[in-house]
Amino acid sequence: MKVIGIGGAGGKIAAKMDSENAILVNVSQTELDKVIGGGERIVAPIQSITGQFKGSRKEPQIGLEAYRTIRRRMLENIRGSIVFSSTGGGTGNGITKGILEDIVELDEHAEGGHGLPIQDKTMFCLLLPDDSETREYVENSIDFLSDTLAGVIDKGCTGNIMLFSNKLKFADKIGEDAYNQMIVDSLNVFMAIPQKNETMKLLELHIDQEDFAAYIAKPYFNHFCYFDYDRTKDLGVQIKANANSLLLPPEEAIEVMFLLEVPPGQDHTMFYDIMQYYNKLKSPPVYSVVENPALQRPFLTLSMLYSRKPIELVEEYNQKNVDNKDAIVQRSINQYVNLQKVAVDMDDEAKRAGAEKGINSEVLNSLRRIGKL
Ligand SMILES: Nc1nc2c(ncn2[C@@H]2O[C@H](COP(=O)(O)OP(=O)(O)OP(=O)(O)O)[C@@H](O)[C@H]2O)c(=O)[nH]1
Ligand SMILES: [Mg+2]
Repeated sequence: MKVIGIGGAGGKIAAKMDSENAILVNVSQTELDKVIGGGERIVAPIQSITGQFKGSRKEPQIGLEAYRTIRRRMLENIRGSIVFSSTGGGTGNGITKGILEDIVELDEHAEGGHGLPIQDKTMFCLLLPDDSETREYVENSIDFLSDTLAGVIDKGCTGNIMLFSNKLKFADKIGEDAYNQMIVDSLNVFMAIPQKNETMKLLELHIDQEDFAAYIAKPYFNHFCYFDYDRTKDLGVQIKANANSLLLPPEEAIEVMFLLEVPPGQDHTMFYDIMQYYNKLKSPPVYSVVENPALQRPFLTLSMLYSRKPIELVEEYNQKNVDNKDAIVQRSINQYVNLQKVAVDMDDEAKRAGAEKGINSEVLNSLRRIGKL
């Protein structure tokens, strides 16, 4: 998959994710020159000359205007890629907003009227600030989640959205470069699922590249985690204990994918327990079990897709604002945002679209699962 990094944080993380070919985008040539690794650099010129050195000065509007100047080049690269960006600054926030608006357009005008095909869906890895960071970063992120992103996920035209956060970075006082490496290493555990299916001995089913592509093309938030699986313990307890602390915690899962790796010679039937745990899902988990000779204990990589109102996502930021007695303006997200649960919307949308075309929802669901929709 093509990797694109936008703005300061996005560029640095993308360059680690794909040190040879990541496309790095910024309004500042100076900032781009400082990033180690990555491939092609795209500079989005902004009006003021000083801006060339100062970036978007935490103003998303500047980033958005800069996007207009590189729009065509971005659209050539955006389909089927992974985009990394922070939501706090002006460049990443504004340019990503421009991209998302164009994706909505592309999706509406896609050939055949069914939206963008799976292989053209874009995955977004967004980096949220810690709530102790400067107020502009937090405000920009609230705007991004509750305005820009909310509209797009309602329409369901992106792939998975991973909500990384700097919370752990600040809590554990982790250096920037080390933290970026943790993000990349963690994401690579999830992204390795199809590769492990290709190279390891299959014990149950198979998640191939197509299955994986169909899963990451779904317009939901993705929380993934991984841990040594203990069949004697409740899965829910284990997930809680091993939640990915680089990501925002998940809500109730809509869909699940897991890969269970077991050491040679060990009974692998504990995967039934995992299946059973998720028996309330509308569609059963996408899964496979492989044998990994390097392991002593079973290892589970688990991804949950979930969807929730942006208002809930930003609650922790709001709480911080409420606690801050010096805050002059108390912005309430409730005042600005009133969105339905996206999970319900998506489903109703699909059913309505299906009914119009004379397809019943059973068929529609199967099509969606096998990746034809
Ligand atoms: N984890 C991590 N966070 C970073 C890094 N660089 C910046 N951030 C965070 O990203 C947010 C700021 O966004 P940047 O990516 O620096 O901003 P930008 O998109 O370049 O926009 P402008 O600087 O305003 O032009 C804040 O939450 C920072 O803490 C990084 O290398 N790693
Ligand atoms: Mg910057």
